[in-house]
Amino acid sequence: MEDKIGRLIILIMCCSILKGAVSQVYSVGDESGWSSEVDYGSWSEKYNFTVGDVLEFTYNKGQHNVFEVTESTYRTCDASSGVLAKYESGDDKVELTESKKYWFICNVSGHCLGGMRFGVDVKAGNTSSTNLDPTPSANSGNAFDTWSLGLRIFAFQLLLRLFCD
Ligand SMILES: [Cu+2]
Repeated sequence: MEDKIGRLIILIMCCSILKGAVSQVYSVGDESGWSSEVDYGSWSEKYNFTVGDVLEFTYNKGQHNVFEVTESTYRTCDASSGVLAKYESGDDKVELTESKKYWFICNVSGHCLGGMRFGVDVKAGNTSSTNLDPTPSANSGNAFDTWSLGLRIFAFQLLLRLFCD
């Protein structure tokens, strides 16, 4: 009996590890999408974002766009400089690959100042001692992917061992 409870506890632990390793897709503005009618400052505060999560911006192509910018460009809404990436497909999926602050604006005239802007503070994975190097590099996202894949394989092996011995 105790053995069964022990196995159940390990099973639950494995499931939570697997769940923690799966990235989330967040629809920016929820059902309202990326539009002029939403307060994105409060939208972005509703969630905790972690590395590997995806922001999906949905809007009518041509009516809006999505610029990832620096903090100072986010504050001034002047995208003549400080633009890190541009998206304009109408269904833009932006993967948050680094543990840092991301800033987004709409660069259609007046929209940023009108409220189409927000920042998100992206945290490293929630499963402790990840040794994520905080220096921004193109590889840090891949390093995390490899790490979380390893963790998932480990959890699967643990599950297999539970049911095969
Ligand atoms: Cu806009």
